[in-house]
Amino acid sequence: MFQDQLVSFSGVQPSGNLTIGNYLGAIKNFSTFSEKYKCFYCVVDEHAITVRQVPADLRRRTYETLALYMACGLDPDKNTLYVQSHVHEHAELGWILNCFTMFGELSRMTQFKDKSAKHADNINAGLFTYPVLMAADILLYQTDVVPVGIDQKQHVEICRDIAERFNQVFPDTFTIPEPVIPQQGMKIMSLAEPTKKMSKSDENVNAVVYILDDRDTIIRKFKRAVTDSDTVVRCADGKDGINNLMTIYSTFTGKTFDEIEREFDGKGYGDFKLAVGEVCADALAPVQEKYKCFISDKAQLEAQMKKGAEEASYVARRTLSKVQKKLGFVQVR
Ligand code: AQP
Repeated sequence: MFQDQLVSFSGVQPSGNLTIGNYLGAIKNFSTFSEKYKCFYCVVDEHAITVRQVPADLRRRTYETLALYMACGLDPDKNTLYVQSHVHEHAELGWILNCFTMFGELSRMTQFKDKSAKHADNINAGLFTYPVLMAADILLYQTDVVPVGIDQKQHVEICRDIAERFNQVFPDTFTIPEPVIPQQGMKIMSLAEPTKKMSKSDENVNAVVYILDDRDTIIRKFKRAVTDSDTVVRCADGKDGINNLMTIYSTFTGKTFDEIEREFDGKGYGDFKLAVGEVCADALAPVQEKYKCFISDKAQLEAQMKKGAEEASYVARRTLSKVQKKLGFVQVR
């Protein structure tokens, strides 16, 4: 609880250009919490370096991600928007929580297994302890809800386990957070390999629709999306490509799968793919317009980063200090 208000926290890594997976699974939903919750939305640059980043790209994408947050409707006066590395308490609490996290439970994390297979030359300790830093991110703000895509559910669950373990030793320290997973758009799949999650770090740019892709590119990518040898637009086992396109269409339009099947009854995949591309481009156009405006004013973005970091630090400092006191660290401030 934050001064009698419930708290929402989430973050996005500036590890690539943001995709419609990030948008539909997470960012689009962030603003729906602003009325009822005190919201903290972070650009998690410290998480991004668990995979090698080109410094200039990381810097540029940090600005871009903040600008996209605002373009997606996050008003900085109603939400605390900031950059993770600007609030040192994240890393400090992360270290403490490492000492309350078991090697075995981290070994079971599917994202660690996937990413270490993908980056076999760089299986660093940060990749392994990523969920502990994420737990610190969440727990620092006494968070009640964490809006995320389904791929992050396991990380919120381990965060709950760590918080409960800490609370058992030192009662009433952390609020136990709940993941909030959208019913639709919780896992948008790759357009090229629809059994695999759409990811911003995918090397195949045609597998991914970026939030900032222009209209022609979006439509072209959907036209090339992998489907199957059937011709009927319907949701069924084994039709992963069509199921994914139906999910995307449904999430953008609010139509049910039954309505979509009726709408495209007697039409081919070509018509359907074009329609998915068009609704996606239409929905992203206003976000792209606003983004252009925010990204062009670097000074304003930096002022925003500073303001957000001050607001976040104020709360983070209180939680960290409470934790340090409970642990027995001497406090001389
Ligand atoms: N394909 C997706 N469908 C639905 N939600 C998704 N999210 C990511 N991909 C999809 C959600 O977006 C939020 C931010 O994700 P992240 O930046 O923390 O990292 P991630 O989950 O590892 O996302 P990516 O795009 O796959 O990044 P890379 O390629 O760098 O690993 C989270 O809430 C996530 O669930």
